[in-house]
Amino acid sequence: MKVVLVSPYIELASMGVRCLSSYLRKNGHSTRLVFLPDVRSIISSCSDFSASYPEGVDEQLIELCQDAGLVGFSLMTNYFYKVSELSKALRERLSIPVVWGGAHPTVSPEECLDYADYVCLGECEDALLELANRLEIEECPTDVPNTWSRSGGEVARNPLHPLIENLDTVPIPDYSLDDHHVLVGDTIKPLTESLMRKYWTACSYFECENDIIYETQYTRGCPYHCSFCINDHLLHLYKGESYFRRRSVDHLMSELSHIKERFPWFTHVVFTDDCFTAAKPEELRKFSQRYKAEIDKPFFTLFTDSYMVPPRVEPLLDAGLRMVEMGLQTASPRMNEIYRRKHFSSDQFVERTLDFADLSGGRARINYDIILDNPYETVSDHLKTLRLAAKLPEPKWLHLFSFTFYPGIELHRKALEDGTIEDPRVHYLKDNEKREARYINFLFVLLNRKIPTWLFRILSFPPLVYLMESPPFRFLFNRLQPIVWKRIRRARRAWAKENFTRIFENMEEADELP
Ligand code: B12
Repeated sequence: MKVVLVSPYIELASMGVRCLSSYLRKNGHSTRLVFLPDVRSIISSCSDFSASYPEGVDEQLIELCQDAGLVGFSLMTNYFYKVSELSKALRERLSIPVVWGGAHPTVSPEECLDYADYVCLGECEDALLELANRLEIEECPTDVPNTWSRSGGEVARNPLHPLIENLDTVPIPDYSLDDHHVLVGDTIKPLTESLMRKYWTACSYFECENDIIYETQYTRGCPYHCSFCINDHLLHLYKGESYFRRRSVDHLMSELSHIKERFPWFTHVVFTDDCFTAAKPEELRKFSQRYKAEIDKPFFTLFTDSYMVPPRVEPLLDAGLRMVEMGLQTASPRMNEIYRRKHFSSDQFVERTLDFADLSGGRARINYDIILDNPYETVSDHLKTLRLAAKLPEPKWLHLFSFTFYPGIELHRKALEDGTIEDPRVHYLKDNEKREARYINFLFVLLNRKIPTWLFRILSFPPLVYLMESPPFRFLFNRLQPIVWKRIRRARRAWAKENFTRIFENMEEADELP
């Protein structure tokens, strides 16, 4: 059967869809991949999830689905409205079953049934294969594991397939460019190697404009279950099973070697694992030796300070680790209780990052994830985080997120119960990289701008912060800062225009706060 899989994300990485494609192909089905990156978000480097696809895109997608037996959409919560529009148009014109899968259908399946015939929860390789096999021989099965479907007002909620114990059984993600298509502007075109090269990576982790980053994972899952993250929901969904799993080094290397041979021009690798170093040191040593010998490209990954000890990180640094993303989130013990991060200790965090900085000797930078704009957090909590962030060694960069009430996370439930939010869909269109215009957030931005310490000390003097965060000044700041930033940006652009006409073309549409 021909299964069409659609990815709406700004990146062409889309590991979920590519893994499903290779799994279906390995088991006798054919697939067509359609990537619908919204180029406007790439240019403006911030996502406008409310924008509909250009006129005619739905027609082209319908055309690409004519010969399919099943159409699948992958979506995160931010893509709910965009995908529902496409799915609706498709179901009105074609009588081909539509299945939704990915982060959002997993955490909020019921509402997805208004726009899809099937919703597939959790890890879906086996479930999607079974659904395709069953649809090939019968009308509409309602007992396929992991799937929910609605008929005659009744919702069939099926139990989950057991997790894939041995991840080496999952074939490497499908990067065949065979029957792959991509949206360029308002036209869906066959995905050629040159288009792949152009659109592969949206956001450059390494801040080098031409880097082309291959994204993959060594593990699935996370050893933690913070109350603001989907992993908490996934751990509940797979209660009694060990969700955190790791591939063998052989399997990972066979994938990377294959990609290196197929696309020798990619420049970096990103392992989007939630905690890459939650492994035995000898395992990481083995990975590092093979990676250095066979791939030898700078790489970036994520881990936590608890697993950031020399025996684990030293081999990685020697193998090409050049950037690490780590969750600091907050330094407030009260907030870490709410985030269910009781393992967090400010002292250990500073000590571990100082050790890492010594070991790395400037080879690798650490990006610290920090959560701002959480209504449960007070100014005094933020000041604790600010003070800690100021102490952390260079090279560093603070990745500042705006707290987002994604469905399925514990804090979403809590906020609905205590009235902090009324509409469960309040943040469906929120870009978690877009922060409120607040003085405390401005101070974190200044830390990233590396302003002189003496000036930072004055601007972050607690009484001044409390004053600027008090309602009247907070209101003023919230109104004035966007205007001031816009003026600064305009002035910078005018200057750039004089100097770099080429850069100006790209920046024309970007007009947001940093
Ligand atoms: C890698 C990653 C990214 C990458 C690549 C995303 C991509 N898909 O291309 C980048 C950095 C680009 C990214 C960006 C964002 N991300 Co992100 N990301 C992840 C991460 C760490 C891993 C996802 C992944 O690739 N897993 C590996 C693959 C194999 O698994 P999978 O994708 O889950 O797919 C499986 C199932 O979901 C299912 N499935 C998936 N698609 C489909 C489709 C069908 C038809 C079916 C049947 C099944 C199915 O089957 C797959 C195989 O088992 C997750 C964290 C997590 N724990 O999931 C966050 C996560 C998905 N991201 C999240 C968010 C919010 C974002 C952003 C929206 C943040 C922002 N505002 O900017 C942006 C959006 C960027 C954009 N504009 O498109 C949230 C989503 C929460 C939610 N409720 O939607 C997550 C869960 C993080 C979190 N902890 O909360 N992300």
